[in-house]
Amino acid sequence: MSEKVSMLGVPNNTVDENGIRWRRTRCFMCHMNCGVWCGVDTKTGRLVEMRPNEEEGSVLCNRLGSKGEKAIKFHYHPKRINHCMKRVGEKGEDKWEEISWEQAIDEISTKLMALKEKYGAKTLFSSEGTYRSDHLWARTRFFNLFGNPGNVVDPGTICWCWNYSLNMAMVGWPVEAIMPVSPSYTGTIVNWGKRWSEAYAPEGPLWRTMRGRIEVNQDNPAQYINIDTTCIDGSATADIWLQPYPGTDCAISFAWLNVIFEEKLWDDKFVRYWSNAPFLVRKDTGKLVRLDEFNGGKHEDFLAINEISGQPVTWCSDENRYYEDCEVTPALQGTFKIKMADGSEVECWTAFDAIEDRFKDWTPERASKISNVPARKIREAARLYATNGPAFIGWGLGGGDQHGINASQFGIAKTMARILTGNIDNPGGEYVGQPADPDDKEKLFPVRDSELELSDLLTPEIQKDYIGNERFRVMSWHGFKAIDKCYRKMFGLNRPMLHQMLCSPSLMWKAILEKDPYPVTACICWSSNPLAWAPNTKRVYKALKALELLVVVDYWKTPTAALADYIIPAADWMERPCCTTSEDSNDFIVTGDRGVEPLYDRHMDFDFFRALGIACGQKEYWPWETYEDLIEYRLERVPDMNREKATNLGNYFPYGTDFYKYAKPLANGQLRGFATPSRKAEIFSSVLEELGYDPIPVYTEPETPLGNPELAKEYPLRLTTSGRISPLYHSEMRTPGHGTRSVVPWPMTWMHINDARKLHIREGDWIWIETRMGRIRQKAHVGWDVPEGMVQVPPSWWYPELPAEEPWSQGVFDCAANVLIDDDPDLADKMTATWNARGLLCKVYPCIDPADQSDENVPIEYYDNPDAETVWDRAYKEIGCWELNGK
Ligand SMILES: Nc1nc2c(c(=O)[nH]1)N[C@H]1C(S)=C(S)[C@@H](COP(=O)(O)OP(=O)(O)OC[C@H]3O[C@@H](n4cnc5c(=O)[nH]c(N)nc54)[C@H](O)[C@@H]3O)O[C@H]1N2
Ligand SMILES: Nc1nc2c(c(=O)[nH]1)N[C@H]1C(S)=C(S)[C@@H](COP(=O)(O)OP(=O)(O)OC[C@H]3O[C@@H](n4cnc5c(=O)[nH]c(N)nc54)[C@H](O)[C@@H]3O)O[C@H]1N2
Ligand code: SF4
Ligand SMILES: [Mo]
Repeated sequence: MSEKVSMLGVPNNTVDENGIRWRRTRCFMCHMNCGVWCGVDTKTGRLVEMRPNEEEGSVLCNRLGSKGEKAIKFHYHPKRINHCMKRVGEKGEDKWEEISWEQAIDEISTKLMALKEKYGAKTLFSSEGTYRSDHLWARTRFFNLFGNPGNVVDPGTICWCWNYSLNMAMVGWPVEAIMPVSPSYTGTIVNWGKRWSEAYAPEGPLWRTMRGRIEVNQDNPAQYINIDTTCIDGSATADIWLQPYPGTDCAISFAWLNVIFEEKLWDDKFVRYWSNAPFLVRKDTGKLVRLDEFNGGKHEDFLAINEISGQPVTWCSDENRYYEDCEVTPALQGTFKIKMADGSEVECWTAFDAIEDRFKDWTPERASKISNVPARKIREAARLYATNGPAFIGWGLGGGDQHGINASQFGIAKTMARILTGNIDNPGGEYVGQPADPDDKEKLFPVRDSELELSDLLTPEIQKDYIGNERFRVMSWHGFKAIDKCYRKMFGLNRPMLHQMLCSPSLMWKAILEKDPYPVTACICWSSNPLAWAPNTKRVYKALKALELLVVVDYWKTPTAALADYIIPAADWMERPCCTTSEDSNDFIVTGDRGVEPLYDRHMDFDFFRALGIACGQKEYWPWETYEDLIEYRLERVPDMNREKATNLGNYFPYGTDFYKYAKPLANGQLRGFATPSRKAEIFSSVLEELGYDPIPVYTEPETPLGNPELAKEYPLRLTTSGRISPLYHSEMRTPGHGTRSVVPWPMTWMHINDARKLHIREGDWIWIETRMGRIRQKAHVGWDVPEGMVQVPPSWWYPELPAEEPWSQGVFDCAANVLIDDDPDLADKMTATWNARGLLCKVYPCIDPADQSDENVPIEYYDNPDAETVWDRAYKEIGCWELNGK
């Protein structure tokens, strides 16, 4: 291997003196999408080396290997799916025939069209994964053209997207991000349940940035609050570490609000002038007073009281100002009798008061009894957060994702805290992006993902069939349209369906298994292994097997792919160019080239949806023959930009980053405000209210000894299914032979040493973890990292080395955490369908009878017969230890 050579400023596609052609690519082995140079030997066409993109400070992490050797093995791995496979045996029998790409597309499209004919376009759904490629828009485009209502199951229901939707409703932007846009300004960083060092790799940009900011040995580190059930990198050195029982964090967020109100720590200026906290709420209905009921005005307009005059003032949402020309200091607190247009007199108070009232009883002492975190620490953390700004609460799975019935309540409470403390769109706080300049809607921005989706094709008639449309309304067409309206008004762009239009998997399985509300019979499952990610694995299995057509597009024969009718080989990131607005969650664009041409019959996901689209009669909508053509098209409208230039730039920000944008005047003289119905930061969300929900959260005790004491008698331990470890990634990186499985060979359940001792469990023992849903086997990792009484089970396990045919199914029923998880929609979050995988009850016991465990390493016989072989002897022999061999 060559010496480290600087690639600074080297143009894309340069051939060096050794005949290696270097291309700038974007890695998709995690969401960081680092810039990576792929080097191909021009003589052999083989990928031989990778280098980090120094301009972006990339480091090749432990998924790729320091010279890309692991990723190269992944690329050439003999177990990759390289040709289209058609099932010839029974489903799940693992018998296949290799067919051509053309035959596969032809047969799949014919079957799909026949099912569409029989059951309608709604009979199809997509199962997808978390941003494994930049091609999600292509799926949406295909589905919209097919006439499908948007039936998709996707882990986004428990992973960020649900929270994205709530934040879109409240402040018009998905403020909860992985890291602050300008961390050097951040005074207090709250890491609410993210394993920074492992999610996205210890060498990756997330942990490097965040560790840099909280490092204790620097002049001015940010104050660091860590809220994690487990002692992780950074917990011990945190200024405050709260260690709650799993699934109880929502109570802590309520206590933070209690402290902020109780100790008057809110940012008066922001709350009074930029949030809707002064708007009046009726005491009888708990709803915002709207001008249609007050003076026959518009339903979209609101009412406040002017503190200067004591008189009502009316808010014009359209123009982001009060209708009255007088000076207005809106009252933040107070109860008022309001005369309505129909003559009735109604007692009202400010939204601020209504919210404060809800949290009056939520003292840190109360939250402490639920969460096991000392009240003093909860109080200190709330004070630090509220007083040492700019403050940032980062996104992490411990912070609401997978918290079931409390998820949205917790998500809303966090954003209430952000608004109360004025930490919205301030440098170092929670960034609000701009996908377009509101005054220059002629779009300097490259064509965004949302513009490629064609969501306007779907009529209300089609939309109503979206699975769960009336039930989980935040993530349905109802919620989508409410938010889309504000976004279009502000930015002149439509919103992407990608993050918000995600159905409850449980309701999808019901449609398949019970034809309720109609028969769902076909699935395109791409970049997704639902037998690993979705709750209640056994039910997922039944549903997938009941389908008339299951097509899986993947790199590997996963347990899900093994049940398919067709498996289609996917091209990996080294084989494909990239250009993306990251499903429009960013206001920058990421571009890269392909390192090599795809091997065998591997195709990009875009190629698959395009080919299928054309075969299904969508030809005129897929004009771009290659992804390169499409990238040129996306960049065309930007002056002075083209594919080559964007590729060399890698990351490109059309507008730069700017703060306090809400206070900036627009060309029409209005202040910009936020992309919400009232243009305010809606601490009391009018979108949620209109969807029929209470915008002020409540707490429900999840499945804990407090919430379910009867069940706790049989299942006494608290369970969370979580804890990412790098280089594993989701259910990926487990195939032996590319250097990642060996780093984490087995699923390790973390438990406290005192529990382990009581249960006769030792480090490394195989143990059963059982819930009321079923049981799985993992190995025990025993220590002090998790609190006593709790276990942490890592998700997404299967064993690629085991046979794919039933009943083995590559071990997924033996080790996957989701065997333990319930998918009952009644237990899920009412707004978003987020299910509970964090606050649950379980029991744990050794796989072998503890009586058989008697000192097997050095048994008593050893002392009688020194020649007897011990476990150690055998182990040393295997690794060739001469000292023992020679004894
Ligand atoms: N109990 C429990 N369940 C969980 C979680 C948990 O913590 N606990 N975590 C949840 C979360 S946050 C998530 S995001 C999900 C993970 O859910 P997913 O993101 O769906 O991850 P996987 O299930 O591993 O499926 C990804 C599949 O895509 C394939 N793949 C990768 N790249 C590509 C590509 O470019 N094209 C194609 N066609 N295929 C590709 C991989 O080989 C793999 O088989 O799991 C969720 N489920
Ligand atoms: N190595 C690796 N990296 C990944 C992924 C992967 O599969 N593997 N997946 C990617 C994806 S899609 C996602 S969503 C992210 C997720 O990344 P993270 O948000 O880091 O997810 P986890 O590691 O599951 O959980 C984070 C932390 O939450 C703690 N925790 C568990 N339950 C609770 C709880 O109830 N409350 C609190 N406060 N803490 C709790 C755990 O101890 C853990 O340290 O990672 C991404 N990066
Ligand atoms: S952190 Fe590693 S896996 Fe993730 S994008 Fe960067 S190089 Fe790829
Ligand atoms: Mo995720």
